[in-house]
Amino acid sequence: MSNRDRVFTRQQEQIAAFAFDDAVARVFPDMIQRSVPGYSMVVSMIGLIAERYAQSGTQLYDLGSSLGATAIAMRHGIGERDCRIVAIDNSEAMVSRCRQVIANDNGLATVDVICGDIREIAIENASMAALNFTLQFVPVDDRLPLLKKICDGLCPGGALVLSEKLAFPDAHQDILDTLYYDYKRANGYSELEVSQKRTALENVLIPETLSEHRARLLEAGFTHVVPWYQGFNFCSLLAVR
Ligand code: GEK
Repeated sequence: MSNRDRVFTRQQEQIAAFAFDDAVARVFPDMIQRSVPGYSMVVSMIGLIAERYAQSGTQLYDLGSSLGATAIAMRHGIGERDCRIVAIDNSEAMVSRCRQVIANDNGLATVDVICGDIREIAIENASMAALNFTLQFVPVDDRLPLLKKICDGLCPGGALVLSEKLAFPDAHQDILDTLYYDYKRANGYSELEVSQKRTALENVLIPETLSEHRARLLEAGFTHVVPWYQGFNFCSLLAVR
């Protein structure tokens, strides 16, 4: 059972920038489940996408793995295929918990959990990579070089799943924001929690529009960019090399 997310329950004098620290890692499954519409469905579909795209003798990358939910979905999707999965996150609190989660999982493929920055690791001989709600935390100027590196590290026909919170250029922003805050309230978050978390995430989570993501993925070298999920202002794209 996951611990209940109470990180923003109490009124804070000064709201510090959001960080993936121990307090967040402790409650992360509950936090992401109640904060990202469709999160569980997206993770389980990544398992299905892995089943289709993973090639034996290659590597699969879970970039910004948190507690390893996506790595585990890929691990079960590929079954007995001879693949190595690399799960990487730069939060030590996440990585140490992720190692326990992976150790308790009964999937077959090797999963190496690495504490490091996804902008700095090599991506090699990959048939699949996932940036499941991670790119939004990477500084905007670093996004294109990262996507180029991923595309270059994928074998032909390899795929990247990119899931993100979106920004909208028009009135859709207000409509979807309103529905999104309804979603958070319906999941038990108070007005105070919603507003304090929103402040903490300013300048930390930087959403972009679907056209910005599409243009950047094509510039990075991907051949096809296929949006396959949207739940209010959250989406997931499949980019095929
Ligand atoms: C899931 N994918 O459950 N290098 C490495 N990790 C990073 C970096 C970076 N530069 N920037 C952020 N992170 C997961 C959920 S959460 C999404 C991903 C969310 C890590 C950060 O430490 C955090 O664990 C993760 O990216 C983002 O499918 O909380 O909305």
